[in-house]
Amino acid sequence: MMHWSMQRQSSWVQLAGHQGNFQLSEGGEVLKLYNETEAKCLDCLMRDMLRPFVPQYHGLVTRGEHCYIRLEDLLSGLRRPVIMDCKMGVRTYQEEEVTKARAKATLRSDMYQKMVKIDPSALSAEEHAQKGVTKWRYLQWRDTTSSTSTLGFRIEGIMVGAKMEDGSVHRDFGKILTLAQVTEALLFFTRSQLDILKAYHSRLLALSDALKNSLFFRTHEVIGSSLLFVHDHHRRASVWMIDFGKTTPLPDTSELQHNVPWAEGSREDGYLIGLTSLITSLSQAISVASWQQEDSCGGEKSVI
Ligand code: I3P
Repeated sequence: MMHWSMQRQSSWVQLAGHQGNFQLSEGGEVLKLYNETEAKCLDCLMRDMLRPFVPQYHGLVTRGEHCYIRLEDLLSGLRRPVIMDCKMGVRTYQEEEVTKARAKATLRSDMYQKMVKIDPSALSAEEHAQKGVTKWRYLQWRDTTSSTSTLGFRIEGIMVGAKMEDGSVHRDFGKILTLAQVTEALLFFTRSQLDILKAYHSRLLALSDALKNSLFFRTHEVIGSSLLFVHDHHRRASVWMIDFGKTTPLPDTSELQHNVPWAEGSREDGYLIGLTSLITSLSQAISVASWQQEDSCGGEKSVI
């Protein structure tokens, strides 16, 4: 039982891309390494109308030297879950990352190496000589070479697999740039199952309504947060807002629109641009899956 639970939790973690930040826990909970910004957000979210779209937050716990955030395990009770992580917004860096890069350019060799591996021609002669780039430069490059800048979100990873033990994480979605490519990925992720696609579509429409009325959303800049899509063998499907480590409140009475492009200083995140893209793409996937179903029914009839 414990083994199964460990497998399930590590898959959520793998997708989130921060393996070291999680701890296993029993009783349907995941422990995530404490981050003050995230804990504050979760605290607010438990009193906001977005609560049904966020893993339940059960406060903090200390294990050894570290403090952890206790979160509902979103995969608890699911059979053979399939997971997709979409990072939302038109940028994944905070404005302070830009300021930091300008004031004191700390160079990251790990990020330089990641860029070299994917596209050495993206780096300038100076960057090659320094063998390092600022975090802002790296995150901006990731945003502009993926669908983040244009569609307002990107698929960070999809995990499929008949059993979680041999489940595999597909991370090669960086090349997805167009809505048509997103639709293809959605059909792959759901294996064109209409009821699952429709369940995701309705959940996103409900989320869109809740966001319009959410005080938390109006008053926070949401950066680097993901929508986690989860469905299972029994065709249960849901979407959750996760990862609030870079989501910060706005000063005083300021509010964001979330559906306009970012200009430096505006703090706009483009979250709703991404949500609209996802909803549009899901509608397209539903149409395609319906045609496929009609085709296969037609095929069967002609055989009979
Ligand atoms: C990481 C990704 C994370 C970021 C992390 C990057 O790159 O952009 O979002 O963490 O920065 O290394 P990749 O997508 O290639 O895995 P934050 O969102 O917390 O900034 P880090 O190495 O400073 O943690």
